[in-house]
Amino acid sequence: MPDRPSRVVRNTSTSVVTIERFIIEQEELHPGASGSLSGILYDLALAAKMIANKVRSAGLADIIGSAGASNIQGEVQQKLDVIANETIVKAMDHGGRLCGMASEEVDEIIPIPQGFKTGDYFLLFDPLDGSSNIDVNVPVGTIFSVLQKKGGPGPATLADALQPGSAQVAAGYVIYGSSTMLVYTTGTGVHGFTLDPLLGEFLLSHPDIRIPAQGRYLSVNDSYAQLWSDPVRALMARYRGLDGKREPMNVRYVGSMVADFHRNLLGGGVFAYPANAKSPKGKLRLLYECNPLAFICEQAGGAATDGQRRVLDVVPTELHQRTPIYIGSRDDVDAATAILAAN
Ligand code: AHM
Ligand code: MG
Repeated sequence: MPDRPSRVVRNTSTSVVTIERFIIEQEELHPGASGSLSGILYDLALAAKMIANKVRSAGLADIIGSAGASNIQGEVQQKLDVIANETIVKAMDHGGRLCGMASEEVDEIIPIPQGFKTGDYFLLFDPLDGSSNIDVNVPVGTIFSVLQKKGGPGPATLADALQPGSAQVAAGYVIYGSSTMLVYTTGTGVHGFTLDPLLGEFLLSHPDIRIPAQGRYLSVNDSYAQLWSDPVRALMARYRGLDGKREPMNVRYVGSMVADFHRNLLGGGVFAYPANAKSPKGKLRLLYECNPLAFICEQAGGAATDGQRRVLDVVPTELHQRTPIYIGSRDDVDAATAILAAN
């Protein structure tokens, strides 16, 4: 993992800090930085604004589609997760900073198109996580992870994608909620920016986010309880205070990982998606869902485990690999490790 300068704590009370200004100031902490990583973060912020626009008018798509000329030939309205995927690919593929990309929406590695320069970084993303929630106006999100290319220059290979999460140089998410927020880390703390819709700018609103050591919230889909192993059931009983060893946590489950994670990051808590008898590897994807959130969580003082190992230590073997995950407040994740790893 590259050397990281110590955490930045800045006095933001007297100034408005745009994400551009913040990224430049962060870059100055890394002497010798080429500016490529900063460029990737700018481009992602732009893609996030474009996706936010689409998400905001999601409920109008049918009305506009049926009234507008664009749909005159009866084209089927594209699904928003496909649109989000294309938006990110188009925003990122010609900047000369990436050697390739991988997305939840695409089976194979996405190459940089012929004729464009390639760079030293590899981007993984989930363009619209929780997209089944779009129809009912529940928050959804984008998750991203940036790795350094392995080996020499040239187009990406699978080896560039299959790196453990501890090798990430940047990771972040965007939550399209009552406001749009972008939260990211480059290994010097976690910083959150809220989109000012009038200015069209992400402004620093949550500098140096820290997750409480013990949390109030438990986010898990209980409908799988019958399919869980006994140790997972024992852990959930612990979180609910049923074994008398802690105060019960409040259960909150949106069903959009970004939204659940974001609430727990700010308020303290744990998000769990355990393995179960029907999904022995869990549901969530290691490389572009779990690793980036694990990097952010650790940078905020929290932790993430698959029940046996630190998520960031898992050496991936497949692009779309799934993993169980327990992520959030350190003490609550330690409880998961103690109960699950012992069994
Ligand atoms: P998706 O990538 O297909 O949207 O699936 C991921 C989502 C997460 O956001 C969420 O935490 C989880 O699936 C919910 O799954 P379930 O309905 O099984 O609880
Ligand atoms: Mg997803």
